[in-house]
Amino acid sequence: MAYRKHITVGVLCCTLLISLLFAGCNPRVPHHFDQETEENIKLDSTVLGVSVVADSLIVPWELVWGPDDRIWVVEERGHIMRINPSTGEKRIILKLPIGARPEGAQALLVHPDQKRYPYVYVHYKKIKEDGKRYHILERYEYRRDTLLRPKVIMEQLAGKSHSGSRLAFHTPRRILWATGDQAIKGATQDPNSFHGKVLRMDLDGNIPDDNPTPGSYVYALGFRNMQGLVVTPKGQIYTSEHGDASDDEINRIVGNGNYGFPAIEGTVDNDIEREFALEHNTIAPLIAWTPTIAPAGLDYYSSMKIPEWNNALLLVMLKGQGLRVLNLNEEGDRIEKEEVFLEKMYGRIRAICVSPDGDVYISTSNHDWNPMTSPDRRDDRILRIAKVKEAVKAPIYGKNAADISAQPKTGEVLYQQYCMSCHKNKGKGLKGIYPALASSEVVKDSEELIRTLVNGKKSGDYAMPSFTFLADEDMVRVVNYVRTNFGNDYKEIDRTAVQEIREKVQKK
Ligand code: HEC
Ligand SMILES: [Ca+2]
Ligand SMILES: [Ca+2]
Repeated sequence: MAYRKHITVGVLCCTLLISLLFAGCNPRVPHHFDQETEENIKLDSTVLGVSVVADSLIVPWELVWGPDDRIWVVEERGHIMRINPSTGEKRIILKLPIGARPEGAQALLVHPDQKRYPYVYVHYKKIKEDGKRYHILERYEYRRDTLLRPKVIMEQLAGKSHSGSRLAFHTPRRILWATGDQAIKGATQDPNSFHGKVLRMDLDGNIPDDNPTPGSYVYALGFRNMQGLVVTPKGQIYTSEHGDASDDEINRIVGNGNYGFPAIEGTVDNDIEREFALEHNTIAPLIAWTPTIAPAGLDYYSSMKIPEWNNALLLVMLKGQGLRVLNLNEEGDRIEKEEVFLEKMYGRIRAICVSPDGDVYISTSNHDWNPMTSPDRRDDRILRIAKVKEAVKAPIYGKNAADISAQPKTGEVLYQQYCMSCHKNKGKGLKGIYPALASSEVVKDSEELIRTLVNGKKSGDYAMPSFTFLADEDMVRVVNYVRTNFGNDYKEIDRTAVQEIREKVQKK
């Protein structure tokens, strides 16, 4: 008897110890808000409510609606968690061994059929013992509410920036990985490089036998920096892509397609682009945006819960700070309507997922490396956008994209559209990365200023892109705006002078 008692006590202690251990691994972070309506949005006939589902996150990079009806989140700092969308309860199930930027987690993928394939994939950047940066694509197995048995399924040397990336299932046993060009010249058009590509692999990270080019991971090429990827129920693939100073894009991806970068940016509209397009049979984007919006997470809406959004791509934006709804035609090869919601209300938005019953979840990214907004005390947040019976607040409306581009282009507007994402409010810049334009010697010297705008500049790790695409009258306005603001008090230059300098400095 005594012996048996011992065992019982022992088992009890063990259980206690194990539960304590697990409690340590899986802290339950209490939620301290009720999910009350922050805003109401009025569509043609549907009223939507926006509410905060979870807060106090740090740069959630990806949201995935899991088969367990939880929102799976990966934060840039490498925390992978499951969030209960109705209570906001967070359960951290893994902390990846990664440090501060430039290390960081990006893409996350949870297999929808966890019974057969208990797999979770994550892409993160890590500096290894050799001091170099790597992209690591790793697979875990999800068991007993934790992630086990990590297996590196792909590893690539990383560049300094433009690191993408997103993951999606093409079919239940095929994975797509949209990568960035790493800012490495020549990489995106090189079929042997993994940069600036949509790659396709099997669940173990091997080249499948049904890829468009036998023996190659490359499914499509010619991209700059993709931060959005979605496969629709019909199997259509769409990506969102950051352009340089111009031409952010949405592309519809087909096997072996060439999407043109770097020779082609946006649509084909000059001789160099025309020549490349003819030679390589490139595919044009569904849409391109100049000024840029920094398109990030992309999802496809297919539900009659919000009928106005049925058969639409939902795109969240960092620089554009909001949600863009792109209604598709029946075939999915044309955008018929474009509306912007929640613009500049919650700051930068990076990730999105849609629940099976048609609710939309988006997350802010206001603790970013490139701050454009001061974080709210609750940031970063996950917001739910869902149909409600009636509005409890004065409703807000979507903005038609055509109205946005029709706003008058004053020097101030041009500065906000083309310069502020880097040189910041009041031309303050970002220490060590983007120079301040207040009392800048370059701004003072009109020729140097126009040379910088026309040709761009790269003396260190960070590049000033070329703005040669700006029309003379826009160049004049933005040049004079930076010369007469931020405490700068330099003489305005007229259009003829700008044209003359432009002619002189333009690289032939
Ligand atoms: C993507 C980020 C980015 C954008 C957008 C951008 N710049 Fe820059 N800019 C930079 C970087 C980086 C440098 C430093 C380049 C170097 O010296 O190598 C720079 C340098 C400059 C300089 C030189 C400052 C100095 O004192 O050295 C001026 C002037 C300037 N930019 C003006 C502008 C204007 C005007 C716009 C908008 C039309 C603009 N930039 C848009 C990143 C950007
Ligand atoms: Ca393109
Ligand atoms: Ca073009």
